[in-house]
Amino acid sequence: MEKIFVATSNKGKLKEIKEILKPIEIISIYDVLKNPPDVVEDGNSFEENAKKKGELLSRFVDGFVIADDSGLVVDALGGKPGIYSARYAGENATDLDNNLKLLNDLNGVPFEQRDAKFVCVIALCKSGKTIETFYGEYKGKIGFELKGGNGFGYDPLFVLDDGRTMAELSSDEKNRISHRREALSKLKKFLDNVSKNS
Ligand code: ITT
Repeated sequence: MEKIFVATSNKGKLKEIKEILKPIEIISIYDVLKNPPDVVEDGNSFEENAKKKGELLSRFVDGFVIADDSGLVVDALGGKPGIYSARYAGENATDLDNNLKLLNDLNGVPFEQRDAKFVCVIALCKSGKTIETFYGEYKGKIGFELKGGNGFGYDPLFVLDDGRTMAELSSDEKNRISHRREALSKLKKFLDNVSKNS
């Protein structure tokens, strides 16, 4: 596998996908499509949304396309923000807006009850069809303040077992353990088998 298109407009995701899938050449589909269609993420699960993005955008290029649908699942909030992670604080919410809303919604909840996990589903698609999906997750807790300047999204609030937040890890450290790494490792194995058998 020499090159794969990635159907994401999220720069944080794109950077991590590139680093994790090295040496495969990763091309953002939004760099090659002049008028990309709008993807409406109205599925009921990470998997449905990943497939939807990948299937729609893979109709416009020749080759494999991967789409990543991911988010944060917080137990004390009944699984929210979940599939709505990107727009938790509103349609055009920034990462900071979302983090502040999360802190607010967890106001008064003690640390023992702040369990959370990051989830990532990668859909591998071609010519409008999903070939396979791959799942990854990473468990932690939601802290009481934003800490760290690396990563993106909810990383500054996501506390690991060692007390650091995901945003306090170097990109190499995050990419060795993350939900995205788990899903992409499964994808890599799958692609290796495909190329061995073709
Ligand atoms: P695309 O659909 O274009 O890929 P998006 O940002 O809208 O970009 P999602 O719908 O999958 O993507 O939403 C993912 C959100 O979940 C993202 O905006 C972050 O807020 C959060 N998220 C996902 N992975 C994360 C990670 O590794 N660290 C922190 N937050 C993450």
